[in-house]
Amino acid sequence: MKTHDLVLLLLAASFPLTVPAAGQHSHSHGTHASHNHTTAAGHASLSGQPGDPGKVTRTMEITLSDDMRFRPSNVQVKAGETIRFSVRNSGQLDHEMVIGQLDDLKAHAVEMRNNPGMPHEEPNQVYLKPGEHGDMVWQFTTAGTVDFACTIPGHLEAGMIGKAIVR
Ligand SMILES: [Cu+2]
Repeated sequence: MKTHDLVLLLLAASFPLTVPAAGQHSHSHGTHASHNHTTAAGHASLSGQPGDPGKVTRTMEITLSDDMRFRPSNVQVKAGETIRFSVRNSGQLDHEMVIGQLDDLKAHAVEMRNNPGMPHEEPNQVYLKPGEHGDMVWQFTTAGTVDFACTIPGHLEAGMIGKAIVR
């Protein structure tokens, strides 16, 4: 009962984040740094780049939990926006949020499984112990879909995946 109410509350709280600003239209900025992280599969991943904390346009709160879910698991952003993800681990297990394209995230998950002690500090990820909170600033450069996932062994596989729709 209580958890259900809480979930509804969280859902309701996430709505304002998805409402586009009225009348605003982001036209192409002439300043697209072209970042072509070409993967083994040969496609360029269009996930954007680490953002400048001084240029954050919005903050989004994301909660990671032991039911292997991100809340919210779908967010909407505009191309060019710099988002501060304010990420909280509400569970009893370690979790993380890694931004990228799903293929890359899956590859990362395999690496994690094969190298349990591997160093873990990249600008596209935030790793959180139970109860911890951390920030990640990311600039979404190109329209499309950007995935995020928890690549701790078993978590992505259990559905701990989300996506950002970039318009
Ligand atoms: Cu996790």
